[in-house]
Amino acid sequence: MPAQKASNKKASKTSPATYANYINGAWVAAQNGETFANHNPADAREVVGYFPNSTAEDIDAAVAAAADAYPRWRLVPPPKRAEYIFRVGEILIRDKEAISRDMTREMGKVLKETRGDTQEAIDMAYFVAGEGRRLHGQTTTSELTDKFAMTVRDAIGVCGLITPWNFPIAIPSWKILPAILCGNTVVIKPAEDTPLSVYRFVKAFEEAGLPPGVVNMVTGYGETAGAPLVTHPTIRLVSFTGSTQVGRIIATQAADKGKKCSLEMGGKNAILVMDDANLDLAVEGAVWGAFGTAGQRCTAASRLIVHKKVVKKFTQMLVERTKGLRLGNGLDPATDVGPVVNQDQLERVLNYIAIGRTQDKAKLLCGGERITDGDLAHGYFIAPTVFGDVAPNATIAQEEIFGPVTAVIPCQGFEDAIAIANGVGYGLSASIYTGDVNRAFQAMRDLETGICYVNAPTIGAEVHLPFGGVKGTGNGHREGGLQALDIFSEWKTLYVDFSGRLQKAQITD
Ligand code: UN1
Repeated sequence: MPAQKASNKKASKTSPATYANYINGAWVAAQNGETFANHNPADAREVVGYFPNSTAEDIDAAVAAAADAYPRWRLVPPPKRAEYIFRVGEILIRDKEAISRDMTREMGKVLKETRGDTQEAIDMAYFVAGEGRRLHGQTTTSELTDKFAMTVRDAIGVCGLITPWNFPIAIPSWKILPAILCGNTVVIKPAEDTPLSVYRFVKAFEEAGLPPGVVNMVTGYGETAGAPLVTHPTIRLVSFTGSTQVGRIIATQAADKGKKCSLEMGGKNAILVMDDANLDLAVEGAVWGAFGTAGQRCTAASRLIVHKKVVKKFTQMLVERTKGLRLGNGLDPATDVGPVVNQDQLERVLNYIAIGRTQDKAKLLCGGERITDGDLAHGYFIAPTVFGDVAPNATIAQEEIFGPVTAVIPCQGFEDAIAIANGVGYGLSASIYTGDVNRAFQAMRDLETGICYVNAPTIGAEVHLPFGGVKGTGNGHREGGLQALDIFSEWKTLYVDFSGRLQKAQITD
């Protein structure tokens, strides 16, 4: 959201609070004194809060605090670091409902999904904290007598974390928790649409008694607060989740400065529906995969590749189910689909719908427009949209839309479905609905994605398994699972020679 919205206070119902950055264990305003307004996308007249419009000088202060805390924190034994993380998990459990309600207010997705988002951070806290008593390395043999060899995980230093608005607390938990468990200190710059969720998360670290400077939060916009974090000379590692376009810029800057960089970017995920699929199950999965979080997931099912023998029936069933979805404020228990996050996103999605209708010449089967009935007039609501008969190379079948829009792409059979699924520049998640175990295994082998589901939609990742993708989606890292530890630590190899004489590896004479 643009900074000038800070002045748009006219219709706010309650007096919104002004929040601060968290630097070195203290809550401080941006040094320029500026704030920006965080609006409710279900009713943009409501200001959820005002947050520091931070710049490079705030980033400098936060990085300095993190750098100061680092030498002490890296020497805290990992099981002790984990105790803080366990406590954070307990605080999130206690505050789950309040956090989730705030999250719905600031980003729009329905309450049952924001509860899931908070739960994912809780799951992550328990999973990561458990690793405090493992953090396994390897012991191995040596080619020399009286010599011992092993590996340990080493901390990296100060990490810069830039997180998106679609999973406002889950994705920050994927980054902050393994980072600090491994002995790093962090500065997080949350998306400008969802600073309140990260504020609440950071409050939990404060309440858990985490030493000052280990976790720091600076709010603001990408260009003014995110960019100086990425390029700051003290930052050793940048972890970013967001668009492929921004991710590429960050990767280039990080490479130029010799920083470690983990990226989680776009997706164009497909559900493959074979002629032997349980169609009821496939339709249910497609609706949840395409329209959950109003389609604003990296893992959203934005392509439905359906066998020609069942495409007619599947499409009819899908359109009927989609038309029945109730659009509304995510706090209303009757709502199935909330708004998109802001005006820019609204325009972007409507633009893709226009491209689908005109340039792509796809059949618009339902939705396709902004809804402004009654209370919805003040929010960013788009009717869940299904396009039929979409060509695999159509723009709406190739580019990430990040909204409640999905494309049914008919296919000739299994091989064709795999070729279409792989014919995009992304590779995050895919799924296949089939009753044929051979097909299921062939699909798991041949789909070019980091995550693959069988008889389940493209979403539903669990924290103890690696999350990430291939091709344009990522740069070879995985969040979640033990693999997250590989992002936030470096391997150190240790040799101990207890022979009492000079021994030379590889040298035989
Ligand atoms: C995302 O798609 O942006 O897979 C993250 C899921 C979630 C995480 C999704 N646990 O459903």
